[in-house]
Amino acid sequence: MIESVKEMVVGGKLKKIEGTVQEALDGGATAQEVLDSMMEAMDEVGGKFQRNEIYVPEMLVAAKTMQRGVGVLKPLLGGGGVGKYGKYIIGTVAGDLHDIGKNLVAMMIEAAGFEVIDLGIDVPAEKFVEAVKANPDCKVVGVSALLTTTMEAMRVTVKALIDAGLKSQVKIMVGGAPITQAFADEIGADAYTADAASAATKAKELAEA
Ligand code: B1M
Repeated sequence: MIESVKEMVVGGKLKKIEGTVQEALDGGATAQEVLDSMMEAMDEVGGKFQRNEIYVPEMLVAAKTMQRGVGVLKPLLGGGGVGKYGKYIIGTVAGDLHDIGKNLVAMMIEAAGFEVIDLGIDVPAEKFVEAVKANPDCKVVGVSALLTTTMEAMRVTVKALIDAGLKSQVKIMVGGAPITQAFADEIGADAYTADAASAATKAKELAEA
């Protein structure tokens, strides 16, 4: 049944995904297993795109399908104390429209006990700065980038936060497929995590530090 979840995402079966996810859960799969199979599906979709077997519209439908499937899992993955760790501002950098990973991070962070302020996609550096200034009680900010070409926008964003003197208020976390610990160190971020679950653990550590 979990294989069907993957097939539905790869094939962009928008109308069937919710039912298939529910059937997988009813069949005994855990929410995490279902999520993992959807992430595998997106890797497969990325591979097909790279090999020119599919194009942007198919990639977009697959993304929408995954988002709809994640909607079914959300109540199962949640459960933290509401706002216990304060606010967490998150966004995808300027020029970058990818938001599935960012949304998963936001979901896990919320479940871990933060009040999440999601700035969305294609977020200019100044908007991150304004949001942090407008929320002086926010202790952690998360910056996501999925394209090698938008890694520079991540550098600009981190620099803008530092230049605005906000490093004493917030810790800056970065992540996304092309990001590495070395890049995070190079641009002056406080933390890098490879996935949504470790992002939530790290955010708690940073908020408590
Ligand atoms: Co795009 N895309 N895409 N795409 N897309 C990739 C990223 C790509 C690798 C595909 C490929 O060629 N194999 C490639 C990038 C190559 C590169 O940069 N070297 C690519 C490209 C080229 C493009 C376009 C340029 C295509 C074009 O137009 N010719 C274009 C760019 C648009 C833009 O942003 N300006 C484009 C567009 C799109 C769609 C809009 C169609 C769609 C996105 C829809 C959406 O997000 N709502 C899309 C998709 C779906 C993908 C793939 C297939 C899947 C991405 C995804 O959602 N993965 C992707 C291939 C792939 O990743 N294998 C691809 C699932 C998600 C759960 O994983 O986002 O990695 P991910 O998030 C993970 C971690 O990275 C981490 O945690 C998450 C969960 O564990 N993480 C963080 C993410 N943010 C974090 C922040 C943190 C911590 C961890 O702390 C703050």
